[in-house]
Amino acid sequence: MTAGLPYANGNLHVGHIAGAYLPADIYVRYLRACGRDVAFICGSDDHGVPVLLRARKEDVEPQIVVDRFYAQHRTDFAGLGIEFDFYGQTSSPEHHEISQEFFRKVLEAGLLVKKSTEQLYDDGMEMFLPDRYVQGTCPHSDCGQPGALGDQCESCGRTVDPMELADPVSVLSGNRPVVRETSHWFFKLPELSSFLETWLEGHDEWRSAVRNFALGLVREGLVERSMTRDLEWGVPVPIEDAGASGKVLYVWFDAPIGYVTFTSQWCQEQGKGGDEVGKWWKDSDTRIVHFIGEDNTIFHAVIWPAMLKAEGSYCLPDQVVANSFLNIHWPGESEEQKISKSRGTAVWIKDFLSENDPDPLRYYLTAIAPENQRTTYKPEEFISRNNDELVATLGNFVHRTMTFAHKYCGGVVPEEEISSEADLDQIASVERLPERLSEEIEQFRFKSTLQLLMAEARRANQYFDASAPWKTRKEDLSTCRRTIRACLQTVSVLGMVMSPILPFASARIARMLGREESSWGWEYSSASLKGGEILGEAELLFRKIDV
Ligand code: B3M
Ligand code: ZN
Repeated sequence: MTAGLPYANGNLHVGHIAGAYLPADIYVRYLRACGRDVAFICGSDDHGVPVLLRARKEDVEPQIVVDRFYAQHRTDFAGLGIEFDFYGQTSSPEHHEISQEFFRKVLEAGLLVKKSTEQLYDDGMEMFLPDRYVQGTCPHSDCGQPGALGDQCESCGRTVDPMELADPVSVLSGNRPVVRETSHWFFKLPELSSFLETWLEGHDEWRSAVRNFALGLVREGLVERSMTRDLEWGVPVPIEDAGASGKVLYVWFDAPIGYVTFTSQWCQEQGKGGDEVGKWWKDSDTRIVHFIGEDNTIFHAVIWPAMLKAEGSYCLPDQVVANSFLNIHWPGESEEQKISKSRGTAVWIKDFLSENDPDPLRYYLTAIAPENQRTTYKPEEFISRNNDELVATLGNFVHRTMTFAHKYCGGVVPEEEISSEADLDQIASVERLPERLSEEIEQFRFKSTLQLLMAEARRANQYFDASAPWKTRKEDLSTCRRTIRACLQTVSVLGMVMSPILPFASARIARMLGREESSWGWEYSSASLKGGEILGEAELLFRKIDV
């Protein structure tokens, strides 16, 4: 399982988390609960112009920038409970080595060709302007949006050749670039397009937005793409040819190879030797799933699979799960807008965690997940859904159950057999819950997983109210105890199945039930209570957030 490697040039905000990292973490936690053997791999994308622009702005070496954001990203992910098995850096020597070996093999396969080419050049700065060093108007006739970046237009998602940009401007100096001769190694994508078309057609289980976008690009006609750049920062082009000095691999050539590098580093960290990587990347029984934001689809569903096919020794991804973008709508603003660092409209993870618990954000970002279309983060809705749903529904049910269990059942799970129809219905309902949620999670539908979970919590509250234990405890204590036993059983199942999305609350529920959290799996049986279990102290599950 991999999540897109965040550029090490800025902090993480809620859009990043909703796009790739939270969905990936939910899926990995679910697989682990099912006892599956999983490697959750990620790391920082240290190369490319975005990092260079930041280093230039701060007037420091790029390595200073990437090391700082590597550390901050790790802190932010850990704070949100997003737990990778390995989080690497593409600026590491190991990554340079593996990327260069990969490049050599594609070259030997005859699928990289050196061509002289015209490139935009900034006379004043005396440097070439690859990728995001240039901005201009998107050259795709059906788009034509301004602000297209030199390597990709964020409006239409397609890659862009800087030479095709209308009215290009150097991001460094604002000058209009001139054209200079240079040479680069081009990846012969067209030679792989029939393979890609067949391979993509075969993946009819993919989200249609991902598959159709990728198939569209292939059928539109792939072009040879330059995979090297005139830059100093990056993986040096591993060719003795004099023409290669001062050139590095294109960041999107080396970045996805990071998934392999970091898996190998993880294997070595566990003392399993680098060739253990074959268990993960060379064994067709291993499922490789990439979680990304939609703007990375062309690279993960077309270019990276083509690279893997060309290199020949690794398996291709089985799934590419791409979420759309998250917009944001601040109170008082006339309409929603893209989350933008430059316009200061982001909710930064670092800031969020300085005042809030992680589960409420995991909850809200799952509830509004942009799984098939763009959705909008609304700060006041984040608060209301925390207060009205997490606290008032889920938290309230657990609180009422634990209060009755401690006050009227001696803090022990009652042993009276469940017998009434209402009690049996309640048990039957939660008995089916793990399986029902599995069906959604296995299809990467995490929003509907949460909807089913919350519907079950609402049902449990209705059952509590209908059973009225506050009355039966006076009239017939054994009836009250049966109700509380059914409620404790419900709390146990909810605690188990909420763990992929709300891991911190799940751990608290395990403690309240006096059990080891890790003892939960995903089967109902691993959450069932026999009666007589000693309960732990009642704890607050979620805090109300003051507007
Ligand atoms: N660094 C993230 C982005 O495009 C990019 C992902 C690389 S995954 C190999 O924002
Ligand atoms: Zn465009």
